[in-house]
Amino acid sequence: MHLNEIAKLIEQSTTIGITFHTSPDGDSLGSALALLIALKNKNKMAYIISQEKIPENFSYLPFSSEISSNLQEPIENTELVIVLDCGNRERINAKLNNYKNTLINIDHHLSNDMYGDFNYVDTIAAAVAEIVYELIAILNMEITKDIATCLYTSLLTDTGSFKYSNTTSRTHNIAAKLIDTSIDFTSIHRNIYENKSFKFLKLQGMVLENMYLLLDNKICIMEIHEKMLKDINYVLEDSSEIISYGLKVKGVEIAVLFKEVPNGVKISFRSKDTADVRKIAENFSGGGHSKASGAFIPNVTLEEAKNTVIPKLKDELKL
Ligand SMILES: [Mn+2]
Repeated sequence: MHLNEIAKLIEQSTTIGITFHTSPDGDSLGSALALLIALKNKNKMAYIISQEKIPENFSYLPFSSEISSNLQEPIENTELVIVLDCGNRERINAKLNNYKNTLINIDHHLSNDMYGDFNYVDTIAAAVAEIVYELIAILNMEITKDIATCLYTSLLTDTGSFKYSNTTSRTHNIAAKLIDTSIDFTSIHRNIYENKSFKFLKLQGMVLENMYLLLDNKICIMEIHEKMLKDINYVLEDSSEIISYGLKVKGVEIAVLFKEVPNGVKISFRSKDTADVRKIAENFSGGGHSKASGAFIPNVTLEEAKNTVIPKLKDELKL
């Protein structure tokens, strides 16, 4: 499927729903709002479908109030639902059981199930924002300052401020174009990276205090127990920053974060160089990228989850 054909479908439709993966991150939110604004500017009846509200720290994004969880399924007469940044049907942040019209899947994850009626998966794109940028260009719509603020947020968050290996010259070229609209990139950066709650830093302290190394010091294990969160009366929305500390350790190749949740254990994986953590996550019906992935094991304790996961890590590192 070429992006031109998706643009054509958009041109031919009036009522268009936009959604993304559950626990939406900066790329999902930024890409969705950028596309929303562009379609509104094109006089489309465009709206966001989401079962979750936008996380507080992304409330600076233009039109952020449209990610409200008010609309959890497509409204009547919706002709297109566009799913952004989501590798499989189960993770879609919308109830689609009663939806019969066209579903478009636009993504950059290597493990994408091609669940749409039309699929556009560009695994070279560092963020879905790169694809949305191109799509907006094909639709002949201007990249306004609002759109640029959203897309820049996506690029920044999915590349770890342009430092992960997924960053390409295209990423930088698009970022340059976005900066040309005179966005306030310093304040975007501050909103994302220097806007942590005191409790979040306290939690980080607890996790760092208890982390340990395994398998020749190549693996860093981190744990978040329900009790830790309860003790400081805190709800953790995004643990990606915490796990990144595991990779800062000299010699560590894989960082793994186990998080206790009421019905099981969530596991996040990060890899520094060659290890493919997507393969590891896939053992547990998870997915993601080769350097960042996640999985969920239902109905186990944290100890049991570790006992199942650690042997797979050993295999991946060929130890
Ligand atoms: Mn993404």
